[in-house]
Amino acid sequence: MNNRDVAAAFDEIADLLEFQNANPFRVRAYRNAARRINDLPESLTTVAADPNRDLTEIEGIGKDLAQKIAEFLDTGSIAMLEQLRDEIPGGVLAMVRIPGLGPKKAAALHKELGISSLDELRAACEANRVAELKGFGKKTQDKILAGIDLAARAQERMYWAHADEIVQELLAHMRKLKGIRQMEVAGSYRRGRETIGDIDLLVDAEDANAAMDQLGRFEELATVIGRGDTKMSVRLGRGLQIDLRVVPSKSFGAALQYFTGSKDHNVILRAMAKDRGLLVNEYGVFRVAAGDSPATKKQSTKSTENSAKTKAENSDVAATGESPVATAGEYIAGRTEEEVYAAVGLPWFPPEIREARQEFAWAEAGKLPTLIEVTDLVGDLHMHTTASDGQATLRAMAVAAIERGLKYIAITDHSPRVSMANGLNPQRLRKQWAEIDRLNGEFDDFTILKGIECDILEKGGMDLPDDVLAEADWVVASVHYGQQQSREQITERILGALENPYVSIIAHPTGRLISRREPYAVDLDQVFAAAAKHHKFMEMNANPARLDLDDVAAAAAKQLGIPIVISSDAHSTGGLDVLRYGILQARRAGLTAKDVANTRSWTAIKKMLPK
Ligand code: DGT
Ligand code: CA
Ligand code: CA
Ligand code: ZN
Repeated sequence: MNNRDVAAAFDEIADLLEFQNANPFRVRAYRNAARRINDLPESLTTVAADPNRDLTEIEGIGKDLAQKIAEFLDTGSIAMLEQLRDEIPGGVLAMVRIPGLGPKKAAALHKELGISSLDELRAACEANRVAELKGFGKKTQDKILAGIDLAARAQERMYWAHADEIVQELLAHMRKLKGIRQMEVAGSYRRGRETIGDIDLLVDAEDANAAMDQLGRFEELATVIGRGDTKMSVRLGRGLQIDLRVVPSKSFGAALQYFTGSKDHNVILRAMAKDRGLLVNEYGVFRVAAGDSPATKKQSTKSTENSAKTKAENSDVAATGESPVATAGEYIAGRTEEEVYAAVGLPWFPPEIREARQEFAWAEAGKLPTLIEVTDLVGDLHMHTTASDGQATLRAMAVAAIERGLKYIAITDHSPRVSMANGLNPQRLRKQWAEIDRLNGEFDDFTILKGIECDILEKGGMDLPDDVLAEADWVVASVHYGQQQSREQITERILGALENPYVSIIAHPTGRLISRREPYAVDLDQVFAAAAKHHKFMEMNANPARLDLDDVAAAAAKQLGIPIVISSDAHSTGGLDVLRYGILQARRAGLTAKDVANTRSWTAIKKMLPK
């Protein structure tokens, strides 16, 4: 049981209460608690187990919530949540998660049309029955239909950050077993994809049965989907599936390479191997037995892609078998990934770039980028404090940043338009800046920059006057309202911000929330062109739900020479730790330390700002 599980339970309670039209303050209490718990730097289990401490020490956790946490930690469930679940059909709640479908509309659909699952909802939309309902209409129906797919996908894939928590627990659990020589999580997790479909665990161990038994003991609520001699699949109570494969040392590198993927990367690798008379599969690299005439080899060059695909599919069939079958030739490599790639005349590729994008071209040119690492970051240029909607004071944020080895931070609270977040007017902002001046006097070798996250207004233009923005060290411009505007409108607004001489950067440029909210219709090509022209920066927001820019867009920005800033957008001290998720995404974009501005000193960044 970890913090995220407790937070998820509280979020679900909030959803269910909201659905029942419960007191909004009560709903908010559960939501806030969920968010606080998610951001908490220490485990609730640890706090609960300490006789000298009390869960109510945690901000936002009163007596009642503390009791519920204790109940959850003790029994694995909360009676009140179970009761709520009984009262409200599961499918109805799934409907609430669809963008644009609040509790009221979901309740109406349930009451009027008897809908209680996403499938039934889809059918009703397709039969045009939703459009005819009072308060809905054709437009809403279309939106719901689009939203169903999004909601369905969200249930299937997990944020990398969440999967990582489970992976760390899993590895710790597996390490308790003696006789594991090597162990690695492969697949999309290792490639650092923003969402993870399932976990591919690879183990090099003497005793495959012992390893599978140990996996079987990982979680009480797990169900075993299948088990063979060397492979096993389980589905965790938390929804995630784990595929375990046990392989011999001789094949560990080959299996790691194979199961890390991506599939498309592997297809190209195998085609290249084939041209050299080699066969690469999950057991190793093999020299193809003589008799495979050079004539067939020649022929195959033309249709490399296709024949490689066929081979890939064939070897997948082999992979589902239990013993090394595809050993049609002499084994020449397989212990390490380096060895596998070297056998095909290739360098080792960092997993994040194995997506069949540019990596093979880079390798051929001898120009694999040295990807950025989290330790390269020396500053963080987007965060909030208690002055707007953050949970920690200015001083606490500074101290937390220093503890994490950063040399500078920009405090970028919200502007007045974001009234819900208590956005700062010029007067409050200047007061904060005076406090920053005072605080900077206290620190050696650390600088707090005077910043602002200034909203780009719906009608265009910035939410604060130019004379105020001119006084800031760093101006983050972002869109929070009017996200439904047309492509022209929303692009025009952002272009306007880029033309403002005091704007430094566009935050979360597409506004997407992974699996939850589509990006706004912004034309990024135009935005990038303007950013390059006006010497502006682009943010890669490191929040695991945002990761915005994404990998593909960030690579495009790099092409144009636009400096990228990886930012935490922290709303608490713990929020500063998300930078590493941004780093993963940046690596997937092929970014080096040079491409990312906050690997440099503040003095260096200042010189890059528009004059
Ligand atoms: P996911 O789990 O959907 O987030 O994505 P992956 O990339 O982890 O995919 P997964 O778990 O289906 O398989 C892990 C790796 O194993 C994949 O990246 C490459 C390899 N693999 C799996 N299925 C196939 C296949 O049908 N053909 C080939 N060539 N490779 C496969
Ligand atoms: Ca996977
Ligand atoms: Ca898998
Ligand atoms: Zn922000």
